[in-house]
Amino acid sequence: MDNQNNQAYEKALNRLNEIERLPNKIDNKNDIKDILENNGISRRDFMKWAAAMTATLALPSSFIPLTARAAELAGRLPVVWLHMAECTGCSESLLRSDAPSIDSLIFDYISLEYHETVMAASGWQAEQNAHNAMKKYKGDYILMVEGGIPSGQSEFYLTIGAHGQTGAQNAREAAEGAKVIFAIGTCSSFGGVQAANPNPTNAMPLSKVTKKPVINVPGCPPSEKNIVGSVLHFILFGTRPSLDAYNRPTWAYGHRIHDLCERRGHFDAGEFVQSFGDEGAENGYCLYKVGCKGPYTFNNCSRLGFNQHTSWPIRAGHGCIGCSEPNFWDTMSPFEEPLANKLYATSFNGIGADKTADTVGVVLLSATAIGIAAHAAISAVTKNKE
Ligand code: FSX
Ligand code: SF4
Ligand code: F3S
Repeated sequence: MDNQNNQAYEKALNRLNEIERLPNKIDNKNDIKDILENNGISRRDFMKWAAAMTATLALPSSFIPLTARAAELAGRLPVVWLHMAECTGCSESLLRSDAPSIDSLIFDYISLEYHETVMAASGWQAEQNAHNAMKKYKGDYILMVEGGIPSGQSEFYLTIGAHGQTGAQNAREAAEGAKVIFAIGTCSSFGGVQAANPNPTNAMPLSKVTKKPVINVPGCPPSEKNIVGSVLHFILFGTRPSLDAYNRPTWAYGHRIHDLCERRGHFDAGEFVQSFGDEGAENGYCLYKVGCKGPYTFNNCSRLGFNQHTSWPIRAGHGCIGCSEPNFWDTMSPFEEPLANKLYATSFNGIGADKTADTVGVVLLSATAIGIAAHAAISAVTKNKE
């Protein structure tokens, strides 16, 4: 391990020891070992999962035992999860698998003090639970918020519960006592579909509703790995991860979909699906010309997939729609057309509006060809040096 990793390792180890030493304030009767065992998951499987999660978090393999321990300690941290204006797809992304994944089991194990979709309580009792949890764990709880938030004059479009509180009020109140705040999903991170033009409810991202710092975990929905990874990263380090310009953790959103896409070879070779269902589609060609926004989208779907690695949008045959980018409903649509068509139609004031991805494809391909040539040259130089 280099010096930097050594320091991070020591820091994480001390923090985990500290969490373990502190009296457990949580009344969590679940035991992760039992949960895993009851679901037929062996210790070996769990350690394999910890290894994969460690790599996902861009940590060296020496952290694997720490990641496993962080998962075991996840039940000691209270989580308050609020729903704003959204489709609940973000929760579903974690909870709806026919065979529960280790990620969803960890999520079960986390002490969800309040989560409208999964808690047993309803009505007054549910509201009371939320208030009790925020009071009891003030300054300690992890806040996760799903959904865009109608704001200003339009706050009342999202009115929740018996006291006529607006979503914005609830979010602000919950943010006050939170230790760390995650905006889960594109709606909460950037406004999402609610904020799409003409944004009738004046929906805002969480970061515009609270003054406290917010870590964005976008995607419509985000993958289960990015949600659980965010919690584990916080347990391991207790600090904000390195973030990009849109406050997204770089361990998850540091690469473009296009960089690691399984169809990338076809893009480089100029082999494109021209229309859905054609021979190119059967051969798994690149989806750029039928609208893929993978070249403009930062997320780790092409590396990790969804539903326990079984599939992801591009493997399923549709281009990436850019769902983890700000304002993607407006900026990336129409979803089945290449963005280049829209750029030509709008950027040059109509000049070149007749240009399509066919022309643009040539430009892209020339750029790619130059890239490949440069790469070959660099490789040759490196080889000669060896
Ligand atoms: Fe939004 Fe999440 Fe898309 Fe849906 O709630 S990010 S509409 S998948 O569910 O907030
Ligand atoms: Fe993959 Fe889309 Fe890039 Fe083609 S354009 S290689 S389908 S990400
Ligand atoms: Fe979204 Fe594109 Fe991934 S549409 S789920 S960022 S492949």
